[in-house]
Amino acid sequence: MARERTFIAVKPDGVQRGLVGEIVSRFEQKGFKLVGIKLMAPSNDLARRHYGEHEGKGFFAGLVSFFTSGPIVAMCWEGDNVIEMARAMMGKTNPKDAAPGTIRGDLAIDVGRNVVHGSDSPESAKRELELFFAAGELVEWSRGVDAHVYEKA
Ligand code: ABT
Ligand code: MG
Repeated sequence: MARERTFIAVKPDGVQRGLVGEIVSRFEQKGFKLVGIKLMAPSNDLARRHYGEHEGKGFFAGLVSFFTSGPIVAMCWEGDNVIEMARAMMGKTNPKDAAPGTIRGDLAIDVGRNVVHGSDSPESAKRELELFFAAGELVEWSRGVDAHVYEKA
């Protein structure tokens, strides 16, 4: 498995509830490497583009209004298989189906307030990272600890 990057965001509910540290900590403790992070207020246009695949669905307007209701923390995490593993760490979209031990299973109740976003495929990750981060905002850096996280660092 090649090293990948994914887009993770703490949604407005997660920021308001003071869950940024908890969510960052889960990805850090797993062993993934943080290569980009910023607090930002998404514009209506950015939210509509981010959730473009859901345009036309009944929950789209509410979703866009929720995503623009306050600051989010936009992040890029790097690691082997990070796209799929981050989705597993987040748990099912609807927190009622998310297993205990996952972020949504532990920290959320309602599908419209599910605290975290993660890219669902390599194509989404590329598209979302380009949408939320300008060239130069992602940082290349090496970690000594990689020798302890990966057999083949
Ligand atoms: P995101 O990480 O927000 O993209 O969620 P995920 O990929 O797990 O799930 P999708 B299907 O992309 O849902 C996007 C947001 O829409 C909300 N939603 C979804 C509803 O409110 N009702 C629904 O019936 C569905 C299918 C949940 C997701 N986020 N929020 N907030
Ligand atoms: Mg999604």
